[in-house]
Amino acid sequence: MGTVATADVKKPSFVRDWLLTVDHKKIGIMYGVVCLLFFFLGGAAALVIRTELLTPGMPDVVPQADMFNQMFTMHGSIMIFLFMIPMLTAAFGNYLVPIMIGAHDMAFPRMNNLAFWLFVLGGFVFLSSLYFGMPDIGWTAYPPYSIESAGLGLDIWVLGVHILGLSSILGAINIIVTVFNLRAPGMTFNRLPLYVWSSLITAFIQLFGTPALAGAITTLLFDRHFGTHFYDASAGGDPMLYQHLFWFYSHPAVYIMVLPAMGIVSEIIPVFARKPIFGYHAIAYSSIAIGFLGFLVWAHHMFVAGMPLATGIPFMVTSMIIAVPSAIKIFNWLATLWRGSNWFTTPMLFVTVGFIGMFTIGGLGGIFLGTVPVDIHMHDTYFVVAHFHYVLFGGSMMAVLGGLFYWLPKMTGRMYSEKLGKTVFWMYFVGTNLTFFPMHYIGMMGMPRRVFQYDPANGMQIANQIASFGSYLVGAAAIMMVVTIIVSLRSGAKAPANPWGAQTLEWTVSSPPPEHNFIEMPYVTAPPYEFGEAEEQYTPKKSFGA
Ligand code: HEM
Ligand SMILES: [Cu+2]
Repeated sequence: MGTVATADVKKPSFVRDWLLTVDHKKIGIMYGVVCLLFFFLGGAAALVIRTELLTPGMPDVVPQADMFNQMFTMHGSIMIFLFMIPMLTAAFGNYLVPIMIGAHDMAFPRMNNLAFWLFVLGGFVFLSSLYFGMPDIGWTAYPPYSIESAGLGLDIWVLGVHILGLSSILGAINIIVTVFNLRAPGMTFNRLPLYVWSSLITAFIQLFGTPALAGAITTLLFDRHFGTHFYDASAGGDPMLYQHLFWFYSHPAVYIMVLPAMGIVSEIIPVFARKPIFGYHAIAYSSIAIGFLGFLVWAHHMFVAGMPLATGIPFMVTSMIIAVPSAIKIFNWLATLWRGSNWFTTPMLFVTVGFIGMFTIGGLGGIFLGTVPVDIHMHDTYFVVAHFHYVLFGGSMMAVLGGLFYWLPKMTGRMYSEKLGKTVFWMYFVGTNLTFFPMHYIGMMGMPRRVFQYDPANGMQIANQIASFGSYLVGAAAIMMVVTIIVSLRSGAKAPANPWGAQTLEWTVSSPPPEHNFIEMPYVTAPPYEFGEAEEQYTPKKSFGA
């Protein structure tokens, strides 16, 4: 890069400046924008599903019954592979990890750009199924049905997942090498911000888990087209093998979607409670425990799949044990909030009332489902749908939104309006609970997941309607969120370098940060959340915002 007198510097073209950029911050923002587009697409499919379920009978909004299967397959696959995983690991990870550890960029900036474009390509392959025929086998693609499913839908799905998996592995390698090699002087592992800790563990999970999924879906493709019989029971194959491989990836994958969210929560709470985080080491090391135990619980998805009952018991035990490190984090966050000068900004509402409140409900549902005798009754009912949406929507999504508002001033250089932000929060919060809480009841009454018909007796229809109306409120909240961001971009007050008085490194540089982040190499001398009494000026008296 040559240096030219400032007057002669031409503004780089959009393509060079953004699409071909190797700046981790710009790549992070591009990931974020694309992920949000997919969130709207996946959300649209969810609203179609919920509208279909307003009435108990035959399909009325989807023209054919099979389209219902395509809708929940696209919804689930998009939300997991094209929204939540890339949003948390690649969008936030890219933007935050280098700058939080005092690095100028990722370890492999060009590979970073490649991973982004592989992600976009994978997304296009997924979307091409709108033209070639959508997959209808659910995001789990269990055989035997997935072997028989007609058309190209599943094949396109497999291709897309492969490309996305490659992108995900490249991103994980980049994060691991960056954290190990590029920390600023003084940034020891015991001073690592907790979001960085959680990203590091998550990257290891991606690295070890994703190949198992790749193996499972590749062999599935072979069974479909090349005459192998890995999963075809009539020819000596074993459909259970697929489930073992699939869940060996996909259970840890739920932690890919939860650990970085917990990292975001751990960043936001001490800043707005104005207290050093309680139990820094317990929070950091419990992520290691989750990363390890996450690989030992997969068969809790298979209690009724034909596994011998005795095989289920050890998995029931590990599933109970893995609740402990999550609970440790929750207790530490509550202890941080206890007698803090809590300042309930929009990000703080999202991570406390939102994440802690709803993730706890989701976690409790998980204890029910992890218990063999209860799961025998609840398996594949709407209780399961309630459980995982409380975790993914009530948990991960709330943290994504909290993080979005918390770092928005840093990323864009503009403050957002607290009034609009809080409106968005309450719409999400009320909508999410209205949508998913009744599903516990719907499930206990025995409505199976993935069906478009149900018995209208026993209040089932009313409960389903409440859920559907709740989902419309969530849809409105999503639109409101975009409005809030646009208003902030157009007329938000200029953001100072450190509007929240936080102590991690990204707040020591201007908003938005300069290229390569740091003009002078930072030198780290203290842990990240040492809020002391001397900081009266930051207690919640000032109101920032447009
Ligand atoms: C307003 C928001 C949402 C609504 C109304 C909604 C609704 C639904 C419904 C009705 C189903 C079908 C359940 C079934 O029949 O098995 C479903 C499935 C699913 N949802 Fe959501 N959802 C929402 C957001 C999300 C988010 C944010 C995620 C994840 C990040 C997610 C992940 C999934 C998954 C993985 C499935 C399973 C799909 C499958 O079995 O193939 N959902 N959702
Ligand atoms: Cu699991």
